Amino acid sequence: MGTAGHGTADTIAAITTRTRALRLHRPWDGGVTHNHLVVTRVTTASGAVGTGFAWTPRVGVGAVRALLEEDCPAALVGRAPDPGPRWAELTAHLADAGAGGLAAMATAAVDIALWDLAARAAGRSLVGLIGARRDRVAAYGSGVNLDYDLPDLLEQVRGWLAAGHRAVKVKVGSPDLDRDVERVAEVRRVLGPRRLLMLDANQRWDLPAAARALRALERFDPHWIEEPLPAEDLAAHAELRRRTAVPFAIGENLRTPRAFAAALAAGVCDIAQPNAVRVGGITPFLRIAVLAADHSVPVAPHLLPELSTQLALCVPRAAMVEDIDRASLAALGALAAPSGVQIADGWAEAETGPGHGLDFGAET
Ligand code: SMN
Ligand code: MG
Repeated sequence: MGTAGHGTADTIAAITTRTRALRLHRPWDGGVTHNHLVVTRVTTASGAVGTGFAWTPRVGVGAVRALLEEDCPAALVGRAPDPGPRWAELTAHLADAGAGGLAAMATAAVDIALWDLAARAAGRSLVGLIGARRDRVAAYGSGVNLDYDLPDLLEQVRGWLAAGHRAVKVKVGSPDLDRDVERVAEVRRVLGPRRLLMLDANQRWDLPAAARALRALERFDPHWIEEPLPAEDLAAHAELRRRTAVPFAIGENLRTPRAFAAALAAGVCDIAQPNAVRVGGITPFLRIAVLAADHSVPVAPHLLPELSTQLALCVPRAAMVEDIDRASLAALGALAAPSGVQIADGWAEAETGPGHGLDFGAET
């Protein structure tokens, strides 16, 4: 795998960070009105520039910015702009702030910038630098819709079908299981028997509730159940595994390669869903993808369709990319130019030009 430098003695000179609040077209879960974006630029002594970002729906944007501005430079300035070693050092440097969480988000902004810089220095796209294993990857329609009433939910699903999706994901975990059953039944009716239907419980169940819900929902042939249980509780996942044949998709709340290794070793991660920002960037994301492939587990990257598509084209085993309803970077108005990532007819593709192709605009 290529890295920057190529024999030159270029070094990191400066890191700058800006933040932006991006208004969602419709609030998530009634209360989340914005996604918060942290854009980081890494500049080298020779004048090369890479752009990275972190993202959070609710809390942490100021804290991530503070880590980037106050704590990251000491581990980076004067060092070679190579993503792998810088990721390891920065992770160690920020260890007092915790493994994962805000520290991983700050590390991700730097790591994504260094990969962008490396690709640009090589005159290649990010996908070209990492190495494409496929030209396109399947995508699925997805939304934060547990609070939608049934007509709104079905309208959203019909919209995804009209856009060409053959797979969709809807939320479950209502206080009343009958509500979930009615909604999933209606969505399955709209989809017909052949399209894929994924369910996402967002950790809302405990073990008895999950077992009961899956008994009631199995008949709708879910392609996966996502986060049926609290993410950390691998023992509960293992017990649930004994009670259902529905595959488990987990990972959006696992924040380190080690956490994925544990879930994979426990046999409770059938589809791995790392979020490139939450796990600390492209370097750990690719490591997680290799761990997953070693367990014959495909990767379905969480959110971030523009970046996730590029990574999914390169991982050893890819499942699907999440086409999150009107909440891609482009749909939120974060990009000054088209990214080169296209999702159409249920397929995601990337033709980005140099780097990752994400242009956040001069003033961001
Ligand atoms: C989700 C998580 C966080 C923000 C938006 C959506 C959801 C998903 O769990 O998997 O799409
Ligand atoms: Mg989810």
